[in-house]
Amino acid sequence: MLSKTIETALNKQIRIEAESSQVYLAMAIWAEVKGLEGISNFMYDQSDEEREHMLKLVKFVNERGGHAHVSELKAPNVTFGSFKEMFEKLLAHEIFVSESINNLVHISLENRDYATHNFLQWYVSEQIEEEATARTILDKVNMIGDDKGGLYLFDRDIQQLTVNS
Ligand code: OFO
Repeated sequence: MLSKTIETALNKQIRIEAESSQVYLAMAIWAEVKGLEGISNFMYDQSDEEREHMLKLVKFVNERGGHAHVSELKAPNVTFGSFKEMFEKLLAHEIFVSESINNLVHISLENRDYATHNFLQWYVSEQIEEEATARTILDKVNMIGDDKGGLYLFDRDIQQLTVNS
């Protein structure tokens, strides 16, 4: 059975994962409108993944006798100055989520909730991967700079990244 403290903390993470899905959906839409299909598809997939992360938490909370909450979400940014800015925001967002997961791990230990601690290890690994992917993308985007041809090729390459992941 979940303690109130853990239930509240997990519900906060449910909201963060739902917001992440919205943040990435807005990025996917913006990229689509800008005509960059590869980047857009990649971001649609990221958005779907975040929804999966949210659902995994929902199931866990309910299975352990808690009540998962669906809460009001903060509206995401819907336009960006450039793709570089968009990917910088993506990395910053992943770092924020990692901090939130780390905080949850800390709370679970403090409350001696080892089942939740164990469950959260999946998120710890996932965040390592997602931060690494965001950094790789940003490195590439920084290399491209303002070069339109480079962006065109990157849009094609990022599709490969989606296929392989
Ligand atoms: Fe939910 O995995 Fe990143 O943010």
